[in-house]
Parts: sequence; structure tokens; C-alpha cells
Amino acid sequence: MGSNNIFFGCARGPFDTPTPTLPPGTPTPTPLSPTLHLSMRMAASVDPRYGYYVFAFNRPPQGRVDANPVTVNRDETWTDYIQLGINFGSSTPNFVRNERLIPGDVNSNFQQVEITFNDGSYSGDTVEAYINMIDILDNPPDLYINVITFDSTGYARDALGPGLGTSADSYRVNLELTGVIYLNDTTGDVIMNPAPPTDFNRHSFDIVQVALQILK
Ligand SMILES: [Ca+2]
Repeated sequence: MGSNNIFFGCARGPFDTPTPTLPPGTPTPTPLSPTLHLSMRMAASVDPRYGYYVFAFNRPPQGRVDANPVTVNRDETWTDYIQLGINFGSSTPNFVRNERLIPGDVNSNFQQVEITFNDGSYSGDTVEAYINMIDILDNPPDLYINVITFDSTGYARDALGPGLGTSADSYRVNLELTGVIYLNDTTGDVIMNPAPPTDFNRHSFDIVQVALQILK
């Protein structure tokens, strides 16, 4: 970003750059800020005390236009993800956004940022997230999503996809999408082997339907 000061010749500066003013009555321009609204509906009330609800993404590396489909339910293939659960040892469930130190580069480390409930919420059987396409995802030319649940030990239990359990599938988001797209997952397909931790309710982690929408 540019400096607020500008130099003219020698011994004359610095001078403050004049702030442009709009004529009276000119409407303030609104920047284009598309937001991806994602929600996942479970077979029973969500219970993030006993596991994690994850929206994962793959966007192109810098300088590229194509993203790789997310084909493995492990964070080594994701460029970004949002997880609801007991993060940072919090006493109550919260949302964390994980982004690469080098945006889009799956070989760089993740940094974790706690996000607010303006960006994500959960109620009843539904978890929702709002992802600003410019501020958070850097306005990707291409994007895949993957929706997964994990138990509290980090073992994947269910994933959105045509197969059962955690059979991986990713959905390529049409960034010109209008309206709501509903993606259904099999009910009753939560992986229970190995046995999950005590108090893990399989129905609370059984993805039934994912809805996505681009809010312009
Ligand atoms: Ca399911």
C-alpha cells in the first residue's frame, strides 16, 4: 500500500496527500464483497464438546487459477479450514479459522485465528459459516470445499460425499452461483470403528445435508 506522504523535489516535503472528497449527494460506493454461506445439517443436535465440525477448502496457489480437488480428509491437502469445537483448550466450543502462512500453499504451516460468531454459529442440528471471499479466501478463481466431522481425538467420522462414512469427496464451488445448492449425505453412515471417545453421539456427527450459497 502507498505512503500517506508524497515528496516533491528537494527541501519542500513532505506534503500530506490531499484526501479526495466526493461532491455532496454522491452515494458512497459499496465494494463488491461476495460471501460464501455454508451450512451443515446433522442427524441430531450438534455437540461440539465431543468433536469437531469442519468446512475445508482448497484454492489455487498464488499465480495459479486451478485448485486441486480435496480428495483426502487430512489437513495436509487443505489450503484453509474452519473448525467448530473445543479449540485452544477453551471451556466452551468456539470457531477457529486455519489459514496457510503463504496463502494457497499447502506446504506452508497453518496459523490459527479464532473467529467470531458473526462468521460462524451453531444451533440445534445446524452449523453455519460465513466466509468472505475477498478478505478470507483472497477472491479465488477456483475453489473446492469438503465438509467433515471428527471426534475429539481428531479421528474423522463422517464426510460429505456419495460414499459411506469418510469416503472423501469435494464439491467444486461455482463462484457465479445464484440461489442455494443442497448436497445430501447418507444418514447413519458415521464411522464407529475404532470406538469413539465416551459420550460421543454418532447422530450429532452424522452429516445429513450441506447447503451453500454465494451472497453478493
Ligand atoms: Ca452422513
